[in-house]
Amino acid sequence: MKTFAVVAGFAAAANAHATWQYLWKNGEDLGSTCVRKVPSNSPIEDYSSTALQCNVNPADAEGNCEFAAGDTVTIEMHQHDSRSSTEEGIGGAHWGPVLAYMASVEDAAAATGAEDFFKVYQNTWAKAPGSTQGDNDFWGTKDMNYNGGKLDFKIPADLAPGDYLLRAEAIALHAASASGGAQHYVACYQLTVSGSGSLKPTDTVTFPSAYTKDGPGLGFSIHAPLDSYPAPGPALIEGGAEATPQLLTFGSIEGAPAATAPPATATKPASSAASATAVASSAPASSVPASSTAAAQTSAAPSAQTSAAPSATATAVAEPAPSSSAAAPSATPSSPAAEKEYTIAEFIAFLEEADAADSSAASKKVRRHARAFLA
Ligand SMILES: [Cu+2]
Repeated sequence: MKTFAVVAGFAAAANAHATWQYLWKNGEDLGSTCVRKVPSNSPIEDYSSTALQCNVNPADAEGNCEFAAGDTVTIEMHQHDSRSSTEEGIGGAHWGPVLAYMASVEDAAAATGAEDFFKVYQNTWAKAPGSTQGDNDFWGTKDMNYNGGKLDFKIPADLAPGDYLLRAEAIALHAASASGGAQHYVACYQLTVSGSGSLKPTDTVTFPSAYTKDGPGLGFSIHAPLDSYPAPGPALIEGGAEATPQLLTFGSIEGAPAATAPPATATKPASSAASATAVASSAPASSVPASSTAAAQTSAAPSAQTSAAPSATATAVAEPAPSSSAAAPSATPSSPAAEKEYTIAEFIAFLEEADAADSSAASKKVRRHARAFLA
């Protein structure tokens, strides 16, 4: 019993993290055929590491996904290897921007990720009415979470044909401050783009040098009232898609997953964790109008998600509960030093709460410790 509780606690601590796993074309599910699957859902935090290119030890992709210039791409992220549309794509109040870059390459399968990338999509920040803290504002990762892990954008209509790496990135700022602490969640997809366009963007960057830990939008605290937010990385290319984030909770607009599952936290009872293993039968919208700012904004919310509820035939792989309910400590994130002794599971559950509610330096410190412990 104790052993189980500890294992469950470990899984819960990893819940917050996530990987890009799937791709869609014009509403057609291409599965994970062209993603270089990332074995660990841990973030990249080292600004000198080539892991910022396509993550750490990504698997080979099965092949390339074929797109035409102008097609709609949907990137899809999940915390686990299960395609739940009722669990947040990334948990633990990991708010921040979602970005997508492309690199023109000779052969997508042979590309390393060291190539020259241009930015084709960004969904960053918008002020929520009455919000007094950045955490409560609109963010790209909230849109992604509350759209079943999905966000979409268009490949520029005049992009020159050829092979490309598509680099999807979510940046979590919950632990960031002016001196650094952002978490990067990155994966590369292999694309072959057809068309007759001639666009070869020259406004390119390479990774990891495109970012620094205290650079724009990275060395940045969201635990304060915000008036603006500078997007990390280079400017969008002309014809790129700028989406304005618009979701604050599950199910707040049509098409977002139903509010059947709360954000994954350590306080969630075991039963709802098991039922959160759903087979996502939802599909993103296939009819997105031609590229314009308005179109990009609309396309951030796939609107044809017909079934957010767990399928009756879904394999009920019982994901370990985010902590045994009996053992859950009642300590709040602001009072980590309680007198009683905790088990490891209880402690990790506490860290999860701190992760979700994080705003104090003390909780950041303990969470960092937990990450090192888990690695
Ligand atoms: Cu994290």
